[in-house]
Amino acid sequence: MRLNLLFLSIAVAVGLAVAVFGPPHMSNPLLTKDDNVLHIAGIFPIGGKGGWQGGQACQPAARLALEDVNNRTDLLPGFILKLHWNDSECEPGLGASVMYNLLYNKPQKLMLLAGCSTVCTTVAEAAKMWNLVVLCYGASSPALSDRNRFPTLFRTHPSATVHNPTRIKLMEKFGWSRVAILQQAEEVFISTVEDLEARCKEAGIEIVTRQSFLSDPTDAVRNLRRQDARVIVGLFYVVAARRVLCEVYKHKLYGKSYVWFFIGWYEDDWFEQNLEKEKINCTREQMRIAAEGHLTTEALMWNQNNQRTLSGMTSDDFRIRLNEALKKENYDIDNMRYPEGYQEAPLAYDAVWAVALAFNKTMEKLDRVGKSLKNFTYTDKETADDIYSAINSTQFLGVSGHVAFSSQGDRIALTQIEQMIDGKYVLLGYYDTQSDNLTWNNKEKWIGGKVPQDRTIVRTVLRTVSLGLFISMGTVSVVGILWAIALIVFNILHRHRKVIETSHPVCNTIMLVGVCLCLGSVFLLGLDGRFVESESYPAVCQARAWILTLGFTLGYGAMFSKVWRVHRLTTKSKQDGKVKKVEPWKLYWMVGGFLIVDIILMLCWQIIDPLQRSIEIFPLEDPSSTDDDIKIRPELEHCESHHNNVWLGILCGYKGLILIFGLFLAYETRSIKVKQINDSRYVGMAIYNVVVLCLITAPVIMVIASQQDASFAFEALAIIFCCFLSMALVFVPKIAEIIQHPRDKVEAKYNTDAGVSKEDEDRYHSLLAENDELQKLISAKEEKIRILKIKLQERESMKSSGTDGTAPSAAEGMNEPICLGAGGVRNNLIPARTYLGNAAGAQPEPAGLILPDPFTTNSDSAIGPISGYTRSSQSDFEFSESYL
Ligand code: ABU
Repeated sequence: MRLNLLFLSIAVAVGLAVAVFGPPHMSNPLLTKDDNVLHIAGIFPIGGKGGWQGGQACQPAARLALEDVNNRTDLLPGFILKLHWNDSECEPGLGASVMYNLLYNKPQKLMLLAGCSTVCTTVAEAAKMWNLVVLCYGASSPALSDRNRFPTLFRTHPSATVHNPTRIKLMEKFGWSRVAILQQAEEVFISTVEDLEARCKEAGIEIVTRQSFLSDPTDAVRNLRRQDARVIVGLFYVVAARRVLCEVYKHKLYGKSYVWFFIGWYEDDWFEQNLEKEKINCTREQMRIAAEGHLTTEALMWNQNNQRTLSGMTSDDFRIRLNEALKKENYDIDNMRYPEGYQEAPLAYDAVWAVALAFNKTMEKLDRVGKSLKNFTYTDKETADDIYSAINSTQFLGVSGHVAFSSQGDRIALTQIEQMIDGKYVLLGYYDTQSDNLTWNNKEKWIGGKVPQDRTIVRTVLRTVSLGLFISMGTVSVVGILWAIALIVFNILHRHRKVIETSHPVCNTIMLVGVCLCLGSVFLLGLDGRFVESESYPAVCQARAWILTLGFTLGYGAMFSKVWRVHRLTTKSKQDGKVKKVEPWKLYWMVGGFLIVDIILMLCWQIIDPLQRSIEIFPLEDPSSTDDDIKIRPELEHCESHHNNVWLGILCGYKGLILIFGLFLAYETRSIKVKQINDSRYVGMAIYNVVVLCLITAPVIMVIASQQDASFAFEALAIIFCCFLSMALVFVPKIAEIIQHPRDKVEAKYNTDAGVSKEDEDRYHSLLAENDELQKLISAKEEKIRILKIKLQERESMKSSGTDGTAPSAAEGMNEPICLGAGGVRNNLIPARTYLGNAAGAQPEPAGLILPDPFTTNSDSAIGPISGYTRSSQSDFEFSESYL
């Protein structure tokens, strides 16, 4: 009966213990007497879907540590440690709930173990309310180093900031000064990035972009590509890391041009795991390709020296024991399939040892004052402070290395650097932040055979006018200049010949000088960075502007002044009814006036706001024939002032007015020929040509200014065309005349405008024939008159012989109205009404008309074949139908 009661009471106690402490697997089987048990609470992330599920390996490691601690007689003598734990799934909400359950359910807990930064943050912030020390075996968040926020927190896991000096060291080693950051939006990574940014700034490394994402990294990765990120630090949990890697593959942010820094605590085959389960849209092979070459940095979590540690084990011994424990939990360790948290397992193991050592120290202290840890309550601040001090001063050699805590409660650790080479992590070296010592194995391997660049190397290429085009335009211009010089010589040599003299040879020479300047400006337009240093370019800009402006003014101004004078002559003469003489100085003064305005404008422009070299930058282009990771940035030189549009507006407005006015004058005087300026109509044609070309060219050049070849060709051709055509129109008739009629006598009848058409020639011949017939008629009539006269005289003589016998005087006969002219002139004069009809608006002169010889007559006396009417042999104007 008593035995039954004993069993019953044991059963009830066990039942109660199960109810209070959790499922049977959580309780220590060594536990016998609750009085001798020191209870600690544990929160392990195991079954969650995101974050860090490191409890999978850390919980078995903690269990091993409890076994080892409890087996030690020199540690916590008379007491055993018992761990009460539950799964937080790395969810802060669930973690808080687990914590409340563990704390509010008996027995009293003395300390809290936690893993996963998000959960640690939540519980460590709350634990101070229960005067509980929290020891995090798996939390890397730098935010946890804030003693004000987490006054009772310690951790065996190093802060994620320990990676940052290592990353900076590597960036400096490989010469990367431009990096990007991709982070998951969790406090652990946000605070790591803040620290990284500060360190980058200190080291002079530019952070080109910082992209973050909650769960889908697609846009963030795309943005990295847009920003031309090449060296990218990625901070995220492993589930997110797989998504990122798949996006990296899709957006082609891998290979010889990219370097990724990933966190080193993922499992070795993290990029191939759970792809189907997590619905990752990439194959294993694609993930492998994208992962190749990435670097990892991680704090050392396994003792490297294989020394015997406090537990009596080396880290290899620990590995064997842990592997055995994990195999019992059905993990496929033999095939290197490790559970999450395998890397951090030594930290969990050492965390339990640190707790034991701290409790041991506290117990000794409490013993001295007659207190016991057993009596700790959540309101016992004094004991809590003792526990805090004990753990703060705890130091030992654990399986994770030397365990010690900084004033912030952080673990001090070395970092290791690895690279994925051919799908396997290869250890590249270690970095000791404290001593700034990098141990490097020289095992790094880059996909392209060389260290990737941290940016696209942009090569600036100056767009220049193609050499062939420049040479061909230059050649034509040289020919034009030589031709203009030859014409100047011709013009001077024959200046006394009527044909040249009446065309105002000085004006012609001015025009030809203008042509030479304009053609010379073609060279300046083609002078660019190929020939001229950038420092000398502004001088070229100014020379271009001056020479083209002055050349235009001389060339066009000379022609303009001619049509202007013609127009003035016609209008003045109509008003005065007098014959006007053209004063040559008036022509020169007009050109001079234009020149003065030009010089004033140009001086103002070049003094106030001089033309400078400006650069137009085009979008980046791929190089045509190179494997190098470069881009081409085309640039084009322009000549511009600060207020370029204002100056161009003023100059073009002024020139435009002269052009339009010249066009108007040329049109107005199109049918007028004056003997004082014998080539005015050809000049008018040249003006048409110049105006039309200028009005077309100016806007087109503005539109195509970014295409150096097209705009140069267009501009050069317009200048060349204007110059050649003007020279041809003004000089070819003169040359032809001088060649055909070497002597001035013949030339006296020259009219440079007297172009003879077939129609005119026919008309001339028909007039000649008609004239012949009329002459015959006249002859017949005269004959008849003569006969009649004779008859009359005979009759008179008969009469006089019969009556008074007086003979008529010769003068009487000459005064007959039928007589059209006197003597030899008669044959050349016929009444206008008789054979020409009456030209519109032209009143026939009583003196009669001159039948012209269209090939020899001059403007003084000619009715050209296209002329309808000439007032007299001294006429100043001729009104033609049109030469248009
Ligand atoms: N090494 C695991 C860290 C996990 C965490 O900080 O949440």
